[in-house]
Amino acid sequence: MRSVMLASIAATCSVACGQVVYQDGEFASGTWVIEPSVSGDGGSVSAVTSPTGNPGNARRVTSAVNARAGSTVNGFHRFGNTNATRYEPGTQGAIGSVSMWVDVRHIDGLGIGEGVTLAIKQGQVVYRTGMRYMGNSGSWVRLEVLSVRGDEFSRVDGQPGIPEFSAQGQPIRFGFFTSSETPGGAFASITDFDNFRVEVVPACKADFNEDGGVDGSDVGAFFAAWESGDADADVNADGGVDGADTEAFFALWQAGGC
Ligand SMILES: [Ca+2]
Ligand SMILES: [Ca+2]
Ligand SMILES: [Ca+2]
Repeated sequence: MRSVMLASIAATCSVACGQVVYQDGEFASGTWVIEPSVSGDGGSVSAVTSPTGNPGNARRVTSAVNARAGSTVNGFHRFGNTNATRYEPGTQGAIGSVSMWVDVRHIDGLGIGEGVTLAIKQGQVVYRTGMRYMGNSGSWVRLEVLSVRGDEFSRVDGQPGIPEFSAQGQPIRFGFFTSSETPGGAFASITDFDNFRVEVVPACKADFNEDGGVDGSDVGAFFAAWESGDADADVNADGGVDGADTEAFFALWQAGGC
């Protein structure tokens, strides 16, 4: 019995432990797609593969913003078109957090402040996290967006809702989000992007209350879920909530994580 349980913990860990990485610094034709959204008088966003990277190729993004003050051009730049470039929570495990790194070099044109951040797409909905600003130094700058949890994303269409990071969630694609807004007057913002990298960190049941640490409060949270038969308490992922999940939880908790 004990050996069976340990085997099931190991099986859970092989799915739930270890980061999954998606990255690109070549920008081959067809591997990136733009989903634009505009407001005010709007404008357009386009991109090409450019031999001006850090090093090699870059993705050169041009956001052309129309003149009326407040006009904004947004773009979700989505990476990949194969199953290997999307994350499937149902088979790869619930997500704890997502991080992104991308090198950014502002080439020309500056509005109110050229924004960039991590964005994801689940189903037909695009979500982004808090906006960063790329500056206009003309030099390569590495942008880091670290350890973003599901409830730190919001829909880019302004509707309520967050992505579903549990094992019941639909597949997710990754990319970056750009936003250019004019204080008045038309302009075109041109920026190179290179060395895009996303890391997905699977959720760890030892941090049961998902606050980022493993401590006594996770024991209380686990037992509350376990006593109510909540599917979240199915730590060994065998479809049921029973005594084996208690042992599986404490094995992870005593180890301090996954
Ligand atoms: Ca490159
Ligand atoms: Ca915790
Ligand atoms: Ca179970």
